[in-house]
Amino acid sequence: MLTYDGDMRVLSGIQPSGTIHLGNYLGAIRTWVREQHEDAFYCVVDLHSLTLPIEPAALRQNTVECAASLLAAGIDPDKCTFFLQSEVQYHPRLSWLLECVATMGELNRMTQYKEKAEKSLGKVGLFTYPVLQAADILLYDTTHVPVGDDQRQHIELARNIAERFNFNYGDTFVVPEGTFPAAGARVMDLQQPERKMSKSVSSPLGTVSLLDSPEDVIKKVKKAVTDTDAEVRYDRKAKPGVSNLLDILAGLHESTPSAEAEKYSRYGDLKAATGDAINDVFGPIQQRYATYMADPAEVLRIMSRGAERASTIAEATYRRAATAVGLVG
Ligand code: AQP
Repeated sequence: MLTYDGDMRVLSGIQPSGTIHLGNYLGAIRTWVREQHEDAFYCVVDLHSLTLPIEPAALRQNTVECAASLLAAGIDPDKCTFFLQSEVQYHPRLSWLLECVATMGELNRMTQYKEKAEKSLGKVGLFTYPVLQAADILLYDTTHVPVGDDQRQHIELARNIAERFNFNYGDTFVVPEGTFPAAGARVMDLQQPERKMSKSVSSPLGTVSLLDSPEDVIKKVKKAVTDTDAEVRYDRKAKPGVSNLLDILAGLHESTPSAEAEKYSRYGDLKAATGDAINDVFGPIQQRYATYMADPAEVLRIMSRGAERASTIAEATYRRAATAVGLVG
């Protein structure tokens, strides 16, 4: 198996499909900010956002807002490579080579496709985008992919494609692993705690946005669905709403849900503490966000500079793969 000769190469991305929410922050972005080094690659995956209906003007606006949010959250373009996926031409080019290795059977098994198929109006892109995601990852000889729990199946697919390609054409790709945070890996919708918090599903009271006012955060957490037995205990199955709040608190405090549960005996206190903890983290991010949004052109320039560096690495991997399959161009 091909190995990356540095210690660790990290890549992860986020779709500009709406405003970043608490799940994105706890599941992924917080880890990205912590793991910034010259071998870390973070991107706004705008090509993925085309898989569901989106107005061009909304996509443009979301792209700037998403990038500004990541910078405000602490992504430092001087420490890592931060870029816009569509500015690196090798992502779709490698995706095509991988589509000729992936099978209909494995893409048919993708649960996100099944969940979103109706909304996509039958677009082929929704069916094949997990392959584009595999290309995003494999292009950078990635060893680790820090993501939320919902991405397990996609990471497994990227691994399978890499292994099959290596088997068919000789050692070409590093086989990556997913890494998942201990708490906050799957933040659930506050109103429907059996469903994950998501950008592309409208649930105004169930989704805590990175840009919500402190009052809205407090209101949403106060209205979060719990249960009637009035016991603060971590039990994802029996008590999904309460457990979600405990998981959020544990993620924000870098503790464990059970340790958080011991601090509270009343739902009201648990909710008040959760709302305050979110505002403590999101407040400073919102201030920096306003500064970045005052100069959107600079936000795009920052990503373009990152794309130049990303392209150098991506081109080398793409050429390796293209040569391996027999392309001479
Ligand atoms: N609820 C979540 N809890 C923890 N982590 C999450 N992530 C997403 N939702 C949660 C992680 O955030 C990163 C970016 O993922 P994304 O761009 O696919 O975000 P999304 O909110 O899931 O966006 P969409 O457009 O609404 O997609 P769907 O409809 O798929 O939910 C990833 O690392 C993801 O794991």
